[in-house]
Amino acid sequence: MSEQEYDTVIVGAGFAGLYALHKFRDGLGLSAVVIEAGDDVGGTWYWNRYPGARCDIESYSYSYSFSEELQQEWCWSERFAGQPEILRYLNHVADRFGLRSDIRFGTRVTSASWDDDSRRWTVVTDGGEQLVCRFLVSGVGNLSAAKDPEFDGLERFGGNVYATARWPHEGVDFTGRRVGVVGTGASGIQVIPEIAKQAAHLTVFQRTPNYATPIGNGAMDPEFDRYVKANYAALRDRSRNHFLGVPYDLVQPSALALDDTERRRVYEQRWAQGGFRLFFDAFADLVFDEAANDTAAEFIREKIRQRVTDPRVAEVLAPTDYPYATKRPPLETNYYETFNRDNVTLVDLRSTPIERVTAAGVRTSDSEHELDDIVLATGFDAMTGPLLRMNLTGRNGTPLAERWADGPRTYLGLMVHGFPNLFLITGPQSPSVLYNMPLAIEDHVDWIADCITHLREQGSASIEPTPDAEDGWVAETAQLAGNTLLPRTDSWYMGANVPGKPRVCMVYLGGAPTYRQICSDVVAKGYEGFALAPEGATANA
Ligand code: NA7
Repeated sequence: MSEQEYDTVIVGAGFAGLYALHKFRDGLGLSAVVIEAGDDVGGTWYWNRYPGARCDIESYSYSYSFSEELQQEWCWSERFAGQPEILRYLNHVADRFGLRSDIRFGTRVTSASWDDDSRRWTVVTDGGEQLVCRFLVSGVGNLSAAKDPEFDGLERFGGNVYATARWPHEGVDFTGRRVGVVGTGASGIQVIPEIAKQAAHLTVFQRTPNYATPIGNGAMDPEFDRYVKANYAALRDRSRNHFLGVPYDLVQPSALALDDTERRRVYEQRWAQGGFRLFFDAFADLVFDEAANDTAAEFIREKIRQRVTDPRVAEVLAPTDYPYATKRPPLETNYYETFNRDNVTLVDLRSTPIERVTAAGVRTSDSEHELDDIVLATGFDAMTGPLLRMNLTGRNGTPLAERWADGPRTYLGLMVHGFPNLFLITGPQSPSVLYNMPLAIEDHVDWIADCITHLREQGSASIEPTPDAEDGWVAETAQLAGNTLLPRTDSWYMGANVPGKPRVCMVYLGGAPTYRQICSDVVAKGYEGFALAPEGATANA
């Protein structure tokens, strides 16, 4: 087995890994290599190539802020860019900053273990390489480990099976075909209207209806583009001071403080604006107060009933048994109108569950749906899945899977006790998926870079959280979640979409601005809650 030594091994060449490589290699002068399973850069945007895939935060926001030149030179063609354009952007970033030469494509980390004597990580890849490094940085993302299919008989299906999370590069032509889509989360809601336009017949298998609201996409207005470019620094500053990391500023304290007419006016306006305005820029108490939430939920249900012509179909599509935004709210274009088409059928899996997949199609409890193609849009082993699949082993040979048997345990969502010098970019228990990801990533990479600089200045070989600091953070994230309506709903935020996964909220819900303040206070107080070990010594065990 060949062995190579680096200061830093970074896993993943998506938004996180690309910026981490640039920062550590070009900013800190560290030797760094990126290990990437895909054959090219892009991460999420490399794999999720299904028709309709696009970002749900406006592209001028959902992009890097670290380089003013990059911000000024890149032009988005749409308000919410589609997957091909985001992938072109990430390729541009890789080329512009000369990143490709330090990325190992088509290579997967199969294990990594910490050695307390040498104070090094040893990373093993599926290519039989062994990389030894001081710092192991995860840029594997929160939604990159697709859930394993849960349907008996899938291997006997006579047609094609596709997964939105691993879409064929050459695309798929559904013309004249009978297609079934399983799953109506964000991915299903994006892909369903696109497949319906092409297929002879589309059958949508829905288990839980979603509160989807219009994305409001369109061509990027050149005047708005000029405005953004003239004001980028201020917009980024406002974004970093907003819960979701976007420059929204219309939110009002409570949905219950207004009368029906005024409240409806606010909802109608946010509905028309699109994006996450309804979710994050209407009323601040929607995910905290059930009565407030009901007002938004009912507003969306009314919209669904207005848009879907068959009232029985509308009732199946309208969620009634969980609060709005306690599952990640999807954004849509013509999603509900798709169910008015003659070639689309909705199957309610709650009343007629899938029994198995047969050679001819999908067998539910009351009928057999004959299909040529099955599209799985069934989601991810979110947040912890991508980390656990790397088989990380900390001090004394303790597997991360064992440490996290009851759910993730981190300090700041950045580090884990017993796993020194392992940094998690947008790890569980950080704001992560509820903070505009490129900014969340930049904040974390910058924090990690400062931390590594601090270690060098102190002559320290390693850093890890103390058990107390980690316990405190786990308790704080749980308490914050407990103040919201999120824990009552089965969602991937809670790990509830994967059978057998511990049910805990994996997202820090105190908001990105509070979180950023906590992270800088920790640094200002000399890395409070962390134990540093000098060269040659054993860290706090
Ligand atoms: P999601 O949001 O987890 O959606 C997965 C969908 O698949 C959802 O409707 C699930 O129903 C359904 N599902 C999952 N497993 C099954 C089984 N076994 N049977 C029937 N239906 C099933 O994943 P997405 O890829 O859409 O989105 C993930 C995130 O990516 C998204 O939130 C954005 O942040 C980007 P359920 O709700 O579990 O009843």
